[in-house]
This record gives sequence, structure tokens and C-alpha cells, in this order.
Amino acid sequence: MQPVKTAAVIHDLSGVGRCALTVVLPVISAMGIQACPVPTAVLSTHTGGFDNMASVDLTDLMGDYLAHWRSLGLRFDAVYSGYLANCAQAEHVMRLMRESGGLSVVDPVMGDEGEMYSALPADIPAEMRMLCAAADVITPNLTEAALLLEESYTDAPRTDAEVEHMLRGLLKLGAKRVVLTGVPKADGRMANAYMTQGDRMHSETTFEHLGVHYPGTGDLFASVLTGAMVQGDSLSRAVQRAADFVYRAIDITIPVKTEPRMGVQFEKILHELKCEQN
Ligand code: PXL
Repeated sequence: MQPVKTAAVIHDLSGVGRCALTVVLPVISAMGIQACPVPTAVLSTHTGGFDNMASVDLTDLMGDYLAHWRSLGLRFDAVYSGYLANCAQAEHVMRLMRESGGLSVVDPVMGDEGEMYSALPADIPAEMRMLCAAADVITPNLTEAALLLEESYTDAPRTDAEVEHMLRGLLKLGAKRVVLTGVPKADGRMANAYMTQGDRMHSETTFEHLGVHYPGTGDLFASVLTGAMVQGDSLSRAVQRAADFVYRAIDITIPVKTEPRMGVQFEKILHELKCEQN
């Protein structure tokens, strides 16, 4: 019998709205991996579609928090980082990734649908660029890719050549692998496109565009992807499993007609995530 694998997960704790740690922790656990959270901030709700949140930035705690972990000699099979509340948090994440030695996944959480999240500092893209350079896998959406590449955002359908151009630009930041999520294609479908340094061409998995947007689905995607890779899946298999799970979660949420800002009802399908590599 092997001990369960471990993942340090760096994200905020938003009390309502199903994103960040409230998504990451159950998903990673359901995949049979011990999730060890490093909370970057606590918010009463996420910032996508709510106002007047109560919140606290936990940057001041993070140094001591991780110093304690260091004194315990902890190592993780993966370090996965998402929403950072403050630019100073990036250094801590870099150090944890470096010292941990396992898989590093950076979801450069900064915005969606062309808008940066309201509570983020304006200079966060520079820090995220630095983090991406040190990562094994990065998982930007189109908005985040535009911020990382300092390009303007458009949600116009992309040709294969345009997708590959973006992926190559993102790989130039230094990450070993890039997964670009939620790319509209000319046939009306959406793609998750991915590429590894040295690949001759990129790959895509496409899915039907369900036409509704829920916050937190990027966090769901990155969580399943991280879990799958820790379980030993190839990148292509991990992308497929993550895409399938997010699609299912959206598909079962639409008929319930809940407010989109409340997120997807992934609790109903958590049991579909396999504990073992399949
Ligand atoms: O799902 C990304 C996310 C994470 N954390 C906070 C957010 C959002 C998206 O709105 O507001 C605080």
C-alpha cells in the first residue's frame, strides 16, 4: 500500500460562489490526493458578480506559514497555484515550487471574458509572468493569455494557426507546457489547446459551447488537470479528463437555473472523479 500523494494548493478562500479553494479542495481530495491549502486571501464571496465583499489579504501570514512547512521538511507531489491576492505572494509560491521539487502547475488567475478581476493589483500580470516561467504547466484562459502576452483581448473565433501562435508566445514565457482554455473556434465549438516545449505542432480537444458562463470553471479545470497529472496521466489525457468534467458540471447546472454567479453544481458529480489513474 502506497501513502496518498500530496498537493500544495495556493488559492483564495471565497465563502460563496464555488471557486478557488472551495472547488480545489474537494476535487483534489475526491481524486485520492491529499490537498494542503495555502490560502492567499479570505473573501465572503468571489469578486465576479458580487459587490461589497468582506475580505482579508493573507500575505503577512504566508511567510511564516511556509517557513513552518519548511521546518517540517514537507515535500509535495505537486504545487498548484491560482489566485494571488498580492504581488508579494508570487515570491513565496516560487520558493515553494522550487523547494518542493514535484510537478508545478500555475493557473495565472487574473480575469475572464476580457476583464481583470476587480480586487487584483494592476501589476499582477508581471508577477504571473515570472511564476509562469518557473512552472511545468500553465493553464491561462484567453483573457489571462492576453494579459501575459500584453496583447489586446478578443473573443473572436481563432484559426488553428492563431491558436498555435498564442501557444508559442506563451511557451516563450518559459513554462514547459501550456494549456490554453476556452478558445472559440470557427465552427462554434470551444477548444482547450495545449503544447509542450519542442512540440512540432499543438493539440486541441474541442467541446460544444453551452452558451452560459459560470465563474470558477477555470479553477475546476486546473484542479482536475493537476489531480490527473499527479495520478500519472499524460498531458493529453489530463486535459481531456478536465475538459469532460467541466463540461459535465456545466451541463448539469444549466437545467437547475441557479444564478450563474453561484457557480456550477459540481458536488453532484464529484463521485465521477476517479481516485486512481484509469
Ligand atoms: O475563479 C477565479 C477566482 C478566484 N478567486 C476569486 C475570484 C475569482 C473569479 O471571480 O473572484 C477571489
